Amino acid sequence: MSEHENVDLKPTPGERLTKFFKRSDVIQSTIFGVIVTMIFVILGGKFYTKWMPTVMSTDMKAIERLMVVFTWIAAPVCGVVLGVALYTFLNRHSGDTPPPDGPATRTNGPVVLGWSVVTSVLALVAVIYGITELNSASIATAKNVENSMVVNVVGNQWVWSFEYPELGVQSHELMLPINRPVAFHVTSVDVNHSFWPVQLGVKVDANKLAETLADTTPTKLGEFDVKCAELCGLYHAYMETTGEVMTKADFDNWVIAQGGHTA
Ligand SMILES: [Cu+2]
Repeated sequence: MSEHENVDLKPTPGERLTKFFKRSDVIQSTIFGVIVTMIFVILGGKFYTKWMPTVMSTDMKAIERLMVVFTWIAAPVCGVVLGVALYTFLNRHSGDTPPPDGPATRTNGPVVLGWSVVTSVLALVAVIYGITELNSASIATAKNVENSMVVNVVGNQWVWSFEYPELGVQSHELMLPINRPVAFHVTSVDVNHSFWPVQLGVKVDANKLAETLADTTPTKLGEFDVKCAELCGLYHAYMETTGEVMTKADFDNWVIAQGGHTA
């Protein structure tokens, strides 16, 4: 076999990949990308949760976990995009004469394959995780039906009303005892609203002539916000009130003060 026969051999995908990752622009972009990814992983795990509303229920805890995991999944994608953007920005051309065009790139098999596989895996993880979370929320709802306290929530331009059928109480503030599952039966007397007790991690439509169900278990004492999350007219932004998670004793006292009877 003479030597020059080997000259025309195409590089293998492995050789092309090695060559690709030896290019100085690729190395710099990768370093930027890894730094950006690490920043978002740390932000997601340590700081985002601090900037989110206080966790006051089982559902809010699950939402917080979901936000952290999804931030981690998104971090490497963000790393690739911002890594390339940073490299490009730092190596931008200055001066009057634009540089000549580089050779046309048709395709790059290893990059296309790698990118497709990685994004598919990330998307699959997100879908499976999301479905598992939804399913566990439904299982929890089914389990809570037996011993939960029912609260009928009514949206009305532009106030929320809360009725506790078992206790004979009606209120414009949402008082709840700690550690007891609560089932919200949500409806509206006029337009579509959306019942949103923020720190409880619940957000559900309030529609006329229909009842939507949501449930959670409050796990932390203190006040929380109740808002409307559906544009429902002129004073939509003011359709808010407060709620409070109380000890059982405080809740019973409140019920009696409202003229109700404790269960
Ligand atoms: Cu509303």
